[in-house]
Amino acid sequence: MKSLLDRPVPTAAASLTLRRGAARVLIDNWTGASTVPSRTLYPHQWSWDSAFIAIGLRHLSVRRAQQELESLLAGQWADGRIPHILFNPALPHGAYFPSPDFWRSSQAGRASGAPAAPETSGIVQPPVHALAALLVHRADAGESRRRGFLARVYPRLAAWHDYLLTRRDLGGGGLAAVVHPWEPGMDNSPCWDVPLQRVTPAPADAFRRADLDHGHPADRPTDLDYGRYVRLAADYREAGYDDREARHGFAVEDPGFNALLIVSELALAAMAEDLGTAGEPHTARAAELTRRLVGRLWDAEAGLFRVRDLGSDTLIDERSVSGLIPLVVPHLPADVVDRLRETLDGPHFSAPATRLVPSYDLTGHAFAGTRYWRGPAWFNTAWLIHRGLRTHGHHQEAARLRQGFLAEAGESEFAEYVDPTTGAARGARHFSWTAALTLDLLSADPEETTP
Ligand code: 9WN
Repeated sequence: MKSLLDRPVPTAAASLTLRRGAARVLIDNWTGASTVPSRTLYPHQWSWDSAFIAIGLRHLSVRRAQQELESLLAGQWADGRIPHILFNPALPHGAYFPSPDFWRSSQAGRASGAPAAPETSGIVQPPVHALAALLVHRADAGESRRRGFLARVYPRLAAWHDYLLTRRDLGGGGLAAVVHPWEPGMDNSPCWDVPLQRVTPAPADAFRRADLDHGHPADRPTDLDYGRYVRLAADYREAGYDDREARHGFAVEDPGFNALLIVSELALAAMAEDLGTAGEPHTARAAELTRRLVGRLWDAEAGLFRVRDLGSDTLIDERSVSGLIPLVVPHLPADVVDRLRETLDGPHFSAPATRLVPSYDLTGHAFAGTRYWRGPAWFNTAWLIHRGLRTHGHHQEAARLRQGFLAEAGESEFAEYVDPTTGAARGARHFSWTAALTLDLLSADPEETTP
């Protein structure tokens, strides 16, 4: 096991090596118009990956970062949704499952406004995009204005948020709901176990997983999980991906997802002002969403936000890193911020072998150090929590997390995630958002704590 004391602050030479390594990953994973998360495991364009990637790419090429986001927006549906995958038509269907012939977006999603091309999935991922677009804009505002970047992306991002806040307010409480475990980006978090029990799995012989061609079965979700993912996605497809028609077998309000929506609403406010229009409607919406988030999902006793299961209208009794991500919301009540910091440093999330934050409660009944979102520490969630700590003025803690992030990223060859009990790298290597967010933390700009 690695000792934390063995981790010095990176020297200038080590930082340069890290920067070069991270840039190399992004160059290698660039396909010509966007970046794949991993050449092996995830060979298409993913939604929230591209947002994190653009945040890092802006330090290499602002034009490329803009292209990353605009390429994603080319797959936006007329109802406003940004699909979680845009498929590369040049790849065979077997490269990833579920493939385009499973989702059949251009046919099955036509009435919901799916584009004729590219083929996409029909579900979504967390709305980090407006935050990413604002950060990309600010990296070179002059160039961005000359190219009309904000003018093009702002209306599309506003439509995306409108989709989430109208079609996806399934609980009627003013928060966006997610309808598939892939939507909050944390596929097999133990938070989904109870709501997923209501879902009848598709039979194992009805599909063939491609992830096990590249990923280790001990790291990935189980076949039973996959059966349920397939059932939910197929049911949504059969309803034309229409949220007014679909009887969602799974619907939850996720704190991380909604926190990112709030931060992105604030980013839309800043964009609107830059474009000479009123940002106030977005600011007001962010304030209202913050009240709803605290009102519906905050658990003061546990000291973190919980997931609300809309099937039973109860809070799910699990502690996930998603419940800490709201730290990134600027206008949280001070007592909530204090409790979140305590929880971060307490026994549930203070990992012995890494300075990243585990995805799930270290003391929880379902904790598994290597299995995907059931324990491993991920770099994007650490980046968000780092941002949150800085937003609330906790610069020392933020600096510690940044240092841990950079050490882990370098030692793990930009791994997808890390086992929090041993510090061992797991999942894909040369993973794009790990590299991109490394570049971002190496260039951290104190001006950028809030939108
Ligand atoms: C399903 C691409 C994506 C990430 C998700 C992560 C994983 C896909 C999968 O990979 O999900 O979307 O096949 O497991 O959970 O957060 O966006 O990197």
